[in-house]
Amino acid sequence: MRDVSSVFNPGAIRWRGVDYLLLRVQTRGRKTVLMVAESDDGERFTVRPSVIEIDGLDSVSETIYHIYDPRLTALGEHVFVVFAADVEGACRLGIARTQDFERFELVSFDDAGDTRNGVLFPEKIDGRYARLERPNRVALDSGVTTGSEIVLSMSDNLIAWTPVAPVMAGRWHYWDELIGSGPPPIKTHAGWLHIYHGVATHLVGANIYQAGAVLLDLHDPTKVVARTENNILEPRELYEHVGQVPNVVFPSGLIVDAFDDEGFAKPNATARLYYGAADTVVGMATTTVDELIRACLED
Ligand code: BMA
Repeated sequence: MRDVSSVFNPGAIRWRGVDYLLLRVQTRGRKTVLMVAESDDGERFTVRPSVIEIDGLDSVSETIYHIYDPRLTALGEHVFVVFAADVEGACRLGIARTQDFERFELVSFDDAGDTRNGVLFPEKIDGRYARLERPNRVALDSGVTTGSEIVLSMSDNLIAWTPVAPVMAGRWHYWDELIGSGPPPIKTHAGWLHIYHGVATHLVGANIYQAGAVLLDLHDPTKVVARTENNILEPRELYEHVGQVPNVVFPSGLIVDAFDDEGFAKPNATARLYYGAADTVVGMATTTVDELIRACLED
């Protein structure tokens, strides 16, 4: 890949003993492609040289300008990639799947609506696939559409998705006015642990992207059990303040290193959060599952 100017907002997953990132890679032509990086320790990654192709994506009838911000979920025998796709005047959600991070095939492409930040739950809920997404209902002066509500959608087949109910809304005047899902939720005994991004828009001259966390009811994820009052990660380092888009930490991948036999994350498990910094580089923040849960409950 030549002339790369930024690498950010990666999906992340541990799959068959390897830590993978699916990187959003941008050229100096502001073209966006996805590339795979892999690691034995979650810290030092080797980027594979080729850009990934998604079999079947060329059969979509709309012109797709960019695919970006992939979120990775292991479910059954596949890793599913939920990605955003910019088409004329809107953003769609597509789902692809892979088993080996070499070959990717398109599972579905929503060709209606305008929505972003789609994340698939790692197991079915009441026998149906579940995903969170963030409809774009707020138009910014720049022409970009965004949103302040995360909703739950369900599907029998990963193809047709029906919105079920709102899950959470932005809190105007505070850190998370506009919001969107970060990495896919992690199952814990305290609920679905979910990291999201919030944008403060009320400060003159800058939109500040931060990360917060929420616990959703295990059986009914439209119910919020607890939510951090404050952000848990905000731009503080120079590489988070300065870049293509300043003042951005954008959480997109989470690797938790220990689960029990029923798929619950162990409280003392290490959680590595991968995030885009200033839409230019990838950062990683380390914590534990228990610390994230406490941040939700204590605030
Ligand atoms: C959001 C998305 C992200 C991006 C962020 C900050 O709306 O477009 O891909 O990282 O803005 O620019």
